[in-house]
Amino acid sequence: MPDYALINQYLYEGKAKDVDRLVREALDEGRPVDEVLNEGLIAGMSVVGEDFKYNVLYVPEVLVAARAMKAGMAVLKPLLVADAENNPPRGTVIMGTVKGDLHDIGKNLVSMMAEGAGFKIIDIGVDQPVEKFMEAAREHQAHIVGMSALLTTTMPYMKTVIDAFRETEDLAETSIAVGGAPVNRMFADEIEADGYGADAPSSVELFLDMVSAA
Ligand code: B1M
Repeated sequence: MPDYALINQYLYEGKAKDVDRLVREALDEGRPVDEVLNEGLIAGMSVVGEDFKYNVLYVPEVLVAARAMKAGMAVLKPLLVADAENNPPRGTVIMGTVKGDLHDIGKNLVSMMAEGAGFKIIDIGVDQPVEKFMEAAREHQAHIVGMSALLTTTMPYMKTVIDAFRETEDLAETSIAVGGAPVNRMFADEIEADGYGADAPSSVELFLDMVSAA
């Protein structure tokens, strides 16, 4: 059994090489990818989040922890996206973090899992204004736009993006999904998003429902 507590600790300490090594070892032992992701990486990052909240950790430490998390995710990525290459895409999804917000780990995870489920993902990155979401949706004829926000100060911007899509004739029918730690279903309904993804697996389910309903 892999020592997930040790992976959590290395992630917390920002030891990217050790996280990379232990994640590889866990996979070599035959552990399922979702177990390694949840117990090794996401559990470690939630301790970082708690300590950040109570000023035990500060931005520089959280940045190195995020880098270690990304190192672990990079090892898992080929397994999460494995099936996508051989099949036609189920639909095209634009993924981005909204303007003013630099958090991208959750968005990247949703993107990887959706890619693994057969979606073509166009990741427009972090800190994205409404114009970029619209430009990408047009250029790639997207079926779905997925927005991420991790800050209570940036989540209202999702409404700005939704309103702009609804008011623009050629984009009005695009399905819009929202997610991120401070976002919940009530907020998603309030801003008239078409769907809310609580985590990566449920976001994939949501995207599948959205394309089959279209
Ligand atoms: Co930030 N940060 N941060 N941070 N940070 C939070 C979000 C915070 C909750 C920490 C805390 O106080 N406990 C807090 C926000 C408080 C609030 O708004 N109420 C906070 C703060 C305050 C800040 C700064 C303002 C700190 C400062 O400068 N004083 C600053 C803001 C910078 C900015 O964005 N303008 C800041 C900076 C940073 C770092 C750069 C250091 C770093 C980000 C690095 C990076 O992403 N590349 C960072 C980190 C790492 C965090 C925490 C610790 C971890 C976030 C994370 O990656 N979680 C976070 C604490 C926390 O969330 N508990 C925190 C792991 C990830 C897998 O989960 O992102 O929730 P999550 O994604 C999930 C779901 O939410 C969902 O699926 C994902 C997978 O399950 N999901 C979607 C996410 N996006 C989706 C989109 C979808 C669907 C589902 O579309 C359809």
